[in-house]
Amino acid sequence: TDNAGLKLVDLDESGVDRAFRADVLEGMRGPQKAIPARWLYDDAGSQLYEDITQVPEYYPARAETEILKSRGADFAKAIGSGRAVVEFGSGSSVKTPALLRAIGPAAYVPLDIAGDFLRAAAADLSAKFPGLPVYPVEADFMRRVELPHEVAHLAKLGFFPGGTLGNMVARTATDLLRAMRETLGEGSMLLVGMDLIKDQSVLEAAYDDAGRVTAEFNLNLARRINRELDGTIPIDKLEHAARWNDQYARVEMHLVAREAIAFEIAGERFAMKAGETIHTENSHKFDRRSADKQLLAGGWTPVGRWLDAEERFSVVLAEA
Ligand code: AVI
Repeated sequence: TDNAGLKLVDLDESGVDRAFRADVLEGMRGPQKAIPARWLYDDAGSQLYEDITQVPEYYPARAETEILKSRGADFAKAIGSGRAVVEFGSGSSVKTPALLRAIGPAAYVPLDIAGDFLRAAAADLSAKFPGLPVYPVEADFMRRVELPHEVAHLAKLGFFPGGTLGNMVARTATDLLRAMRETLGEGSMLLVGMDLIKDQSVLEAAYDDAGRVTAEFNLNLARRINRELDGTIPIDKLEHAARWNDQYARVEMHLVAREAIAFEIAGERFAMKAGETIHTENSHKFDRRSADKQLLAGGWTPVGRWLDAEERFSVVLAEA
């Protein structure tokens, strides 16, 4: 399953998201039921993800912020000033100020698929950095994006924090990195967050916190299906699971049937045996070699790498 591909939302007359329905029905028909992870992020899911970044077990967000805040001098030296920073999937741009303060860019271009969110975040950032030109672009960055003509003459720094690259299988990550290279052009650089392979118990706890925020995030997908696709999934018969898959070096999220269940989605019948799962997300983890290999496959040469003090997460700088 691959699952972090982003597409523009496509509504039919009844307001039902056709792409959502098609992805869910197709994913539920296979021998391993699977739903692309991008559907985890409706309003409730996006809020739950924000909450996850605050739970004690979920170290990636804190570790990456620590790196961005503490390595400003290194970034300034390696990247230089005067570039246009292009942030992919900028969302609420929470990690951006530390980077902008460090490198003194000539412009900031946040790219996101969610237009309202994007414009609000861009306005916030403009208020924090008066004098920095901000050009928000509403776009699906899985393909080459036309950047505003105002930044055409500037060298670019792509910024892709959060470890979202890890939510894609290698082939999709490679396609995305190549699309980023086309978007950013000759002479560009890329600063990307990549989570590291570590003790299995630490990884699984990060995706199955004791406060059950991640469980709610995962179960919210089943609730969304019931709400938006006339689903009858018995939510209380599903259990959240986070499982380390060593062969693929990734944490997988699954929804596990506690007992045999049958239900409908958009008029189609489905059944799950006890213990059968719906695979809802992959979060790939890297070591130095696998991170370099992934970046090189996408057309980027790694030139710098920074870890947090506990060596849990990496921020990698690469050149086109
Ligand atoms: C967005 N992405 C980097 C998160 C991750 O760690 O893979 C999504 C997430 N899923 C469960 N917890 C966090």
